[in-house]
Amino acid sequence: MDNVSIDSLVLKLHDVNAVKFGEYQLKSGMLTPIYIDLRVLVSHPALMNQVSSLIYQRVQDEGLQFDSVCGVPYTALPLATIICSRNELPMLIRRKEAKDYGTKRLVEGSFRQGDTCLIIEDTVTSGSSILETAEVLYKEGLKVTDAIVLMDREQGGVEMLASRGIKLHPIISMFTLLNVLMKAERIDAQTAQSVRKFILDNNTFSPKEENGNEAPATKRTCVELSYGARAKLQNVHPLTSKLLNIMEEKQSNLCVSADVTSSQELLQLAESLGPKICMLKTHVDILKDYTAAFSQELQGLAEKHNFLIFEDRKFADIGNTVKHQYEGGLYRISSWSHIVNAHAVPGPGVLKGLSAVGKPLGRGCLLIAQMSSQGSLATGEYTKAVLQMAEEHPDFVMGFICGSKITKRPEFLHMTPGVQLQAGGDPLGQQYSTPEEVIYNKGSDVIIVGRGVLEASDRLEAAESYRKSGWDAYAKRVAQGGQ
Ligand code: 5BU
Repeated sequence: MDNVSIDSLVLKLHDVNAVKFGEYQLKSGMLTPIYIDLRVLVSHPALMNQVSSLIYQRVQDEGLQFDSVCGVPYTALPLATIICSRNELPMLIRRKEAKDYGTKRLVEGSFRQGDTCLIIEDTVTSGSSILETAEVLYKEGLKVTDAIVLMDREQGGVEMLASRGIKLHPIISMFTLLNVLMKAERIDAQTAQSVRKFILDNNTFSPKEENGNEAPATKRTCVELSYGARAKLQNVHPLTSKLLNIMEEKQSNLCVSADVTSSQELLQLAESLGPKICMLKTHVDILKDYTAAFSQELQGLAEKHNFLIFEDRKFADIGNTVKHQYEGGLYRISSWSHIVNAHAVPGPGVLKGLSAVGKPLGRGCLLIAQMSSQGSLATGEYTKAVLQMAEEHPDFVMGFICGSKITKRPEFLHMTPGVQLQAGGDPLGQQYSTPEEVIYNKGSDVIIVGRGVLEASDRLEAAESYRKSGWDAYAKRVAQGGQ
């Protein structure tokens, strides 16, 4: 689905007051700074058609298989009707009148036992309305595997429904909506930020323990999706999706930091460690013999062994300068490095400059939210401001360099340097944590290891030890996190 149609739809929804900012009460009693009221759609037939087309396009994009379609009453009912009528799909109607359960059919329409029904909904907060409809369908002997929602408030509905075996496919999610409205100057950055904060602070999903009790808070706040599941999220940067798929496929969350000074040695490293890693990090300016041919060979090895290249350039200047530094000079970094990183210190201009070069090439950027070195100033409020900057530029920022997970949003990656099998440090202020600490306790996604591998007598064997301990820590985290 292209962004243009999503953006134009968001603006039209705002035009017709289907998206409102202020203080509103949700069905659950919760007060919210943003209200989505899609009931008004029926008064705007062109918009109804546009929404229905987008929903049906999604059905096709996902290749969903089903025997009939059921809209959650009432708002989604006319949407389901248009979709079914236009595409000649059988529809079912779920009755809502609870009092008549004993006497009336709960589901109208023809179906066979074991048929699969696709649910369509207008807005999801917790997912309970979809579940309620699914439960009525289950009682009639129907199956529900997928549901499509126009607007996902991103407050735990996807996770809750996944825990009950239903895959939810959102067309528009809250963070996308905020970014589109902000870009179009319909809302200011402060409003967007207060809504984001509300959404993150008010996740409704509490996975149940096996004994039926609520999971402890640590688990509740951190519902774990696998790397593979995150790769498929709607909002995820294409390169993030690629990296997450590589990680899943190679069972590796290891990025080796190839801090060597000869191109030949670097290429040898890439060739021998390639199968073990998801990403290779470079400091191209420490090479004594850089040539354009070297960067071409490196790209070839990245393709051959299926890893991404991350030039740890740490851009930190005004937009106009970083643009030149990224694109030009001796190294022409943007031409070969999939990912670069940047300090947030200059403000959003640094991202504007970098993305002007990188976005057309499909590149991505990590923001440095924390550093592994002793006494780093990138802490507290600074780290929070970095997160906010990332949230405002999800089309270029893939995630963070950080010591621990700084956001629950699964589309952002957390990558952590300062990793060795034994905790400790070096004489110049580097501080090390173990892969287990970084991935399992701190919730990061990728371990970045330099000397832990480079100084080992057998680099391949060392890389395998890091790959295994990083992967084991991830597997343990996901196993305990509910998904
Ligand atoms: P080491 O040999 O594993 O200590 O190397 C760590 C690498 O990660 C090295 O290239 C650093 O430049 C890089 N790094 C880091 O150590 N800490 C940070 O906060 C950032 C990058 Br950002």
